[in-house]
Order: sequence, then structure tokens, then C-alpha cells
Amino acid sequence: MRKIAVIAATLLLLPVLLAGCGSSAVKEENTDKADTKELITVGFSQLGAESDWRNTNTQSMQEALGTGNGFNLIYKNGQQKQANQITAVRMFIQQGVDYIVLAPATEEGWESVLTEARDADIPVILVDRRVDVADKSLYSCWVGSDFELESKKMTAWLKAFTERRNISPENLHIVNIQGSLGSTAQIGRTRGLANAARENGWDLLAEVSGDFTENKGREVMGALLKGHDNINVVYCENDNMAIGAIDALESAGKRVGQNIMNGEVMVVSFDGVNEQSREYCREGKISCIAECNPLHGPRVEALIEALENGETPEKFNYVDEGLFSCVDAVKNVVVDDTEYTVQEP
Ligand code: GYE
Repeated sequence: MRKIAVIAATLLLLPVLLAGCGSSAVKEENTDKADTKELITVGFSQLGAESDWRNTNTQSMQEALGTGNGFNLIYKNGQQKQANQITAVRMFIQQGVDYIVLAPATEEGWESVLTEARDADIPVILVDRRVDVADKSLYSCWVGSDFELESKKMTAWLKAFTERRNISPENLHIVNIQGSLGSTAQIGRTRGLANAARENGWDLLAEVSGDFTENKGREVMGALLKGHDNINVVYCENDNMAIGAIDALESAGKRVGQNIMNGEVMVVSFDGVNEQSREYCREGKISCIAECNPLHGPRVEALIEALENGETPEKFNYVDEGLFSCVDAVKNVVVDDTEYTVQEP
């Protein structure tokens, strides 16, 4: 596809190249254009700009897939709406890009547009969340996090914390402020908590989506406080919602912290990207953060390179992640036979 474009562009340029031999200005212009032809064009459909994690992820992609590294990146923000992303992918297909990178908002509903991309011979690389399609050959590969593992680490931390402080399981009254419903991050993090609550006998009072944004986190927390008077753990599926939730808790006269048998509300969350949440974690306002690594750019760059070389990269590529907390009751957790040392953010 690219080769054809290069040949066509060169043919179009030929008269200019021949006519402009004596003029340095024309030569310069031609050299620039010739350089552009070498770039690999990537259409990147990012799902939105809802969180600090997302913005860092976008930045990582823009840096790795910049012209300096041989790419021409076309970035489209889907504003958290799948319909916008489908339009963007169709536009990339029409433009004849070399690769499509898709960070899908939700898992369902991608079959048609991914089939269109395959029919156009454009490889698709998924980043962050996944798509639920029966035919896995509709995308080349995926890079992202194991969201359920993040949640297992978090709930292992919570279990260890309650054991160290002699808090019996039925005394945990938890609300889950979920991410955008139907997204892989939400599904994994919600499932991990629901399983742990069932296994440990925790009281899971409510699950409500805060759409991964600070404002929604604040709003949902306010509503939850009106509906329940015994909440002592708030499990937020990302840091931005945790920041909003803490605001709502404090505005309602609650104290956030670890003394949950004496009226404090424990907040835990995911990401560890945003500086305010890391500061809250150092202060103990957020008791634990399961890290979610947004730096996918260099990995996507390497995957494209592999595809360019005719290699078949691993289908699923996981990033490494840890656990942050400054509550000294828990030093490490073990999940699926792997030990994770709790780190300072
Ligand atoms: O945790 C959240 C973002 O899908 C991992 O989406 C991503 C999540 C991330 O909005 O902050």
C-alpha cells in the first residue's frame, strides 16, 4: 500500500524534479517531500481525554510515533464515544494509512469496522483496552494491562491490611466507583473486587459508574453518601475519580484515612500517574494505588517495527505494574504465586 503511494507520488513529482534542477529553493522543497514519503503513516484512534492516565498515554504515543522516529501520526480523540472512534477508523481506511492503532472505549461492537480495515489490508494494533470479537485475526496484536491482576493485587492488599489491624471481614462496607461500563479496565477491576468480596465475606454495598472522570467521581460519591451511612471503604477504579470522591467525602464532613473502625473512610484506587493522587497516597488520603502503566508508545513502535520486518509479534503484550502505598501495615502481597513489594509512590 505504502509502496504504491510512494511510486505514485514520485511520478507526480518527476516533472518538478526535472524542471527544478537549477533552483536550490525548489530542491529543498523536493527533499522535504521525498522525506515525507519514507514516513510510516499511523492513524491513532484514542478513546478520549478523560483522565491523567489517558493524557499520559496519548503523549507517550505521540512521542514514540513522531516524525523523528519515522512516523506520520494522525491522532483522533473519540471523546469517550465509540461512534466517534468508528468514524475515525473509517477515515483512516479511506486515507489509506499504513497502520491503525485503536484504544477502544468499550469491548463490544467492533466487528464491522475491523473487518473493513482487514479488507483494506491495514493492520490494526490495539492498545490499553480490548475488543470482544470472535475472530481474533481482526487485529494483529494488543498491548496493555492485566486489569483483573491489578484488582487482585489491590484486594490482596486490603485483605492483608484488615488482617494486620484485626478488622473482621464483615466490618468492611465497600462501595465501588466503577470506570466506564463495558470497558476492559472496568470489567477486570469490577470482577476482581466482586470475587474478593465474595471470597472474603466483605460487604459490597454498591457499584456505580463514575466514567473515569473526577467530576463524575465527586457526583457519584455524594449520591452514595446519601444512600448509605456505613461506607468505610471506597474502591475507585481510577485516581481521577478518587480525587473527586475524596472531595465529596471531605465536603460531607468525613475524614479519609485508615482508621475505618473509628469513622474514617479508606479510599483505594488505580493508575498512579497523576501527581495529586500520588501526593494523596503519600499523605495517606489514598491508602493504596494499584499501578496502571500508560507508557505504550515505545511498545507500539516496536510492534510496528516487527510487523514491518514481516515478523509475527506476540498477540497479547502485557506491561509490568506494581502497587503503591505508604501505609506501613502491609509490605508486600502475593498474587498467583508472584510477590509484589509495596512501593512508595
Ligand atoms: O485506568 C483510567 C482511564 O483503560 C487503563 O482508563 C485505562 C483506564 C485508566 O480513563 O484512568
